[in-house]
Amino acid sequence: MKKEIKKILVTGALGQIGSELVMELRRRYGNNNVVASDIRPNPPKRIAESGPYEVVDVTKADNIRQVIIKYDIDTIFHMAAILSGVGEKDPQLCWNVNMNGTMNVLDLGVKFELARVIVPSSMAVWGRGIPKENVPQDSVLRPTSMYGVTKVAGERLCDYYVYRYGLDCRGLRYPGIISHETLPGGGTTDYAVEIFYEAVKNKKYTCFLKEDTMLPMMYMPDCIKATINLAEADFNNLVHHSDFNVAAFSFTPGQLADEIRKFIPDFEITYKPDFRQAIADSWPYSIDDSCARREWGWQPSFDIYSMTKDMIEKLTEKHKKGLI
Ligand code: NAD
Ligand code: AKB
Repeated sequence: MKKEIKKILVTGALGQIGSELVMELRRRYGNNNVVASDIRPNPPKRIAESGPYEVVDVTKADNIRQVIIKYDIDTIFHMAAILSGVGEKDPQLCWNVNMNGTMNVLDLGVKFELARVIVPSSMAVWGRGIPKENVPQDSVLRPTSMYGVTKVAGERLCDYYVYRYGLDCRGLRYPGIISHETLPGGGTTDYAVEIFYEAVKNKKYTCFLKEDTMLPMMYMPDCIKATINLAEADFNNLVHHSDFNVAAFSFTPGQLADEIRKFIPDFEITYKPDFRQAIADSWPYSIDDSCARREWGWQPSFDIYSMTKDMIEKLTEKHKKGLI
């Protein structure tokens, strides 16, 4: 079994998280040692020009196998997925990509004796019967969305591969991720990104969740730090493997609007809840991440104020250049 991370494949690399993870991994491991891949054929310039790019459909095991062989891959960050909003509109697609894609990655991980496979999970694993405040690491998992069902099954599958085959598979339950580089791919927490684009461009936003919907969130630099820190942690220190709770801060749309008004005083928000409200209502208000802190030293750097300030500064710069 290989042990060191040297040659990395990132699936779903054009997505909200993958697109930033690739660039940070290239900075750390070298441009040519990180192969970006996605089902979409046209990567943006910064990904295409900074290192290798391959079209890979994760539901086709042979697509992944060929890239592993071509680049002698030893580690996969498996970011390809269908998120909660899109998943509720097309549950079969969500199951196919999230379950069969993950199964293909895990099987190939065993076959090629990979050093590491990283498979993100989500706070979508939770549903009915949880304590909404500080939901603990080990709690009942009864999701109400197809996306959540695939995330629970994915966590169980990854742990099965750890115990059954000795594959070093790791994963973490991200909260909603906020970023300014790539737009989110169709989730329930997307409002917390869209609101910033609209605040900077038009000073107003219509939110698809209710004003008082409290959800856990995290800024992208912390998401990337958590993902890489977990991947690089000593396996012997890990009690958990595929389901680490990680948290940063929580807020409601109303509270986020107040925070944005500290920088854009005349920002206006209205509320028009849609089908995503039911998904949001099934998720916790906040998360207890003490196991991640204890087992691999997790610690977030951004709070709601520093995240909001940075988002507005970065998007204002882009807006001035006509990029958004
Ligand atoms: P995203 O929707 O932005 O990106 C997913 C990428 O997967 C897209 O670029 C898409 O083209 C690609 N993809 C879809 N089907 C594919 C297929 N068959 N083969 C290959 N690629 C395919 O998602 P993201 O936000 O970057 O999420 C990455 C991971 O993090 C996912 O596992 C997601 O469940 C998890 N996660 C994300 C968040 C968040 O707020 N962004 C929160 C919790 C968990
Ligand atoms: C979504 O809203 O679907 C994602 C997630 C929390 O998993 N952002």
